[in-house]
Amino acid sequence: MNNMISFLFLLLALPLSLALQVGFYSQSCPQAETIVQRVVQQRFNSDKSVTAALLRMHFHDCFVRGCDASILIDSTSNNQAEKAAGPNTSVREFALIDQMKTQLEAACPKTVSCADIIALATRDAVALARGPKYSVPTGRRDGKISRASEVNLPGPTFTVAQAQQSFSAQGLTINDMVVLLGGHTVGTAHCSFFQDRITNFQGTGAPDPTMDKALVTKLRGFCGSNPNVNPTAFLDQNTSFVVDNEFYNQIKNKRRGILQIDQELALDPLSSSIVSSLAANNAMFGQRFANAMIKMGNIKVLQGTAGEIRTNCRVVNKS
Ligand code: HEM
Ligand SMILES: *[C@@H]1O[C@H](CO)[C@@H](O)[C@H](O)[C@H]1NC(C)=O
Ligand SMILES: CC(=O)N[C@H]1CO[C@H](CO)[C@@H](O)[C@@H]1O
Repeated sequence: MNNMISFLFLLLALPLSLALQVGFYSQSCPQAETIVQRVVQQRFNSDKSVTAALLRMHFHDCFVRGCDASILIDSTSNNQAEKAAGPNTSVREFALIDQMKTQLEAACPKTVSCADIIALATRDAVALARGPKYSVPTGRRDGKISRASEVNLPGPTFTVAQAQQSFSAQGLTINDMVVLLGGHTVGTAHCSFFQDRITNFQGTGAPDPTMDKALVTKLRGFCGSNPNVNPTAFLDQNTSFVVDNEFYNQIKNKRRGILQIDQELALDPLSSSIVSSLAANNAMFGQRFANAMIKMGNIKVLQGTAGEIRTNCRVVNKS
């Protein structure tokens, strides 16, 4: 009898405890999503690049140890944290997350996780940049571990096949990957990430033949030849602050991909047909981008009693 009861209980409890849910804080902190939205809106009003910053932060958080806000933890004298690793040194807007956390702790102490703040803030910033509006399932908890040595993100010179491996290790398909790289519809890249493409591609002494010639010329002038100066170029050369499908049109029709991987998406048979379908329909891009963001936001999340609710997003709670 007891077994039967536990069995029934498990049946009921499992789906609840294993899935994030939209409105997780509706009882425990009804203002949570409004507080996050307000801070993002304020920041967006003065700096539209906040959308790019948050998208990249969310990606880097989720791909290293899951979406557990490990990207936010500061290094200490005996730990080099994720944010100290190479690819992460240009992740930004940590102070904005602090600002939201401070307001959330004042309204509802020890309730809203830093991992959920990143997911919600990213969603709000995407909507402000005229991207899709979607509901974000919440209920993530914060991790206690953040190690630079674990940062193993795909690089900009990866082939599509290599990048696909890295995404499939996170449970994401090639479709998810191509849609998520649509995140490069906003934001910038430092010249150092694509310098070889405009000067000496793979030791050929010539620029990357897959890059539009006018863009090569423009970027050469823009980036200059002083290695101490490392400017940033827009990843989407047309609608640089709008979350739309224009990124796919730029790489497909104009060969204006900035990063090698971006241009490869349009050329590699593994991904080119996906690029074409996304380039053709902005509404469909929006829908698929929202779904893929939700899927990425589910990677190895901590739930229930796992992890903790950090009170300061930069430091693990004192036990
Ligand atoms: C194969 C996968 C990916 C590679 C190799 C890659 C690589 C890069 C690189 C090298 C930069 C330039 C960083 C800098 O110069 O500061 C960048 C920027 C960016 N990435 Fe990715 N990325 C990938 C996937 C993603 C995904 C999945 C997203 C989000 C959904 C994303 C969002 C962004 C954004 C928004 C920026 C601009 C950041 C800013 O302006 O501050 N990336 N990425
Ligand atoms: C820029 O994007 C707009 C809107 O998507 C499009 O109509 C236009 O053709 C694009 N222009 C260039 C030069 O790519
Ligand atoms: C692209 C890039 O900067 N890669 C670096 C990422 O971080 C690791 C660990 O710090 C470095 O070894 C990579 O070179």
